Amino acid sequence: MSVNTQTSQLRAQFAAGLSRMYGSEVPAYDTLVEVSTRVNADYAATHDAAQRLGSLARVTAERHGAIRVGSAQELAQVADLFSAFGMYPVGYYDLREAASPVPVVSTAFRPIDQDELARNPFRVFTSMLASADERFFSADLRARVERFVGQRELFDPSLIAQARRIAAAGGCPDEEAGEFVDAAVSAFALSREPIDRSWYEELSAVSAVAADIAGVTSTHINHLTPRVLDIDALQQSMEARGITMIDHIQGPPRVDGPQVLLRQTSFRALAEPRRFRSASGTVTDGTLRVRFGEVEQRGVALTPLGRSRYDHAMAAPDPAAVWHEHFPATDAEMAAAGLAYYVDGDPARPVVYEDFLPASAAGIFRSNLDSDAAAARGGDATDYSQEWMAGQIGHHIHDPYDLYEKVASS
Ligand code: OOG
Ligand code: NI
Repeated sequence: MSVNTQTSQLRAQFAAGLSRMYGSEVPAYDTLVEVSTRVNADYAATHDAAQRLGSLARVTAERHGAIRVGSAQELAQVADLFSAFGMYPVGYYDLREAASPVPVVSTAFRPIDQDELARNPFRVFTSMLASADERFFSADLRARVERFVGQRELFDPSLIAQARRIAAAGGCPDEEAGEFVDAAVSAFALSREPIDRSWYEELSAVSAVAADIAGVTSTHINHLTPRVLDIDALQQSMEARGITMIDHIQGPPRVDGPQVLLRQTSFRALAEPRRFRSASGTVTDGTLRVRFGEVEQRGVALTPLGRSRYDHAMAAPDPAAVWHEHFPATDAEMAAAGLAYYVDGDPARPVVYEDFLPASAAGIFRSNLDSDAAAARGGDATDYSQEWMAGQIGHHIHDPYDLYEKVASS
């Protein structure tokens, strides 16, 4: 079999296809992309070192998506599907442990090599419902959630089989590419299938995220996030257009020195039309507000030492006020102190942070919900861990620090 379309090209087509679909579903997303593109062009035109964290072309094309699934089996299918796009699981995030807990455990699927990231850095934050956690789900509800999820089919088995073949071959013939990408994109469309109202409401009472995941028979893209070079400028432009953003930007504060890790902000999507089925079988039109718009700015990746400094700074009531006690003001000092990754230790070549932040993720999840589960009390009696997840999905879950280390010493 001749391989013509490479996995990196399939990934770029997949990201572009999802972007087109999501823009038609959530028009505010197209506005966000338009404003982001303008912010990036303006920033690049006025800052000499604008492209030190990635070319303007990469940054402007860059997106991350978020999806949510109901079981380890479904997560395993996602892992196989994404492997055809050269996207591999990196990192393990337990959002049940966040200050505002959400009943999911997550990983992010993304390219892991520097040249692959440069070709197209598309990544998808993927969460799995933690239905085994008794702090959120009674034994009875857990059994019903698992039965409901076990009976649905998110992906056509032939699509997953095709993905495995493509991953093994490193690509596919051109004539197969379009149809494969279209089928993968469609699997994440918002469904018009009527939702069982009483089941959805029962789950909503436990957690809005549980209802979004296990109250419906399909999965969908929850958001697609463009990357900007100046998130404060973006926030102001969006507000000027009358779009209300969440109260404050998640992640590190704006600082004078090197911007680290990841800053994110979001706005709530409008109510979207969905159909509901009542106990008597009548189907009516209704709305749900579960999807939203998000945007992010990426900075330099921190070493484990830098990360522990970051966690200390963020524990202060006003992180911006104490930032300088934890971080120096220049890349040269950051590199010399071993706080952040730079290629060959050269402060002109920062390694960009490619992952997520659990506190921000939980904050993003919750800030866009009307209500969610109360904080989980008591200890965690489940088996969930990175090793557990890797075993369930049959794929190695990469340690982000190993990957940064490799890039920095290349
Ligand atoms: C995922 C929330 C996390 C991020 O950017 O931190 C996330 C979700 O809402 O499903 O996307
Ligand atoms: Ni996100």
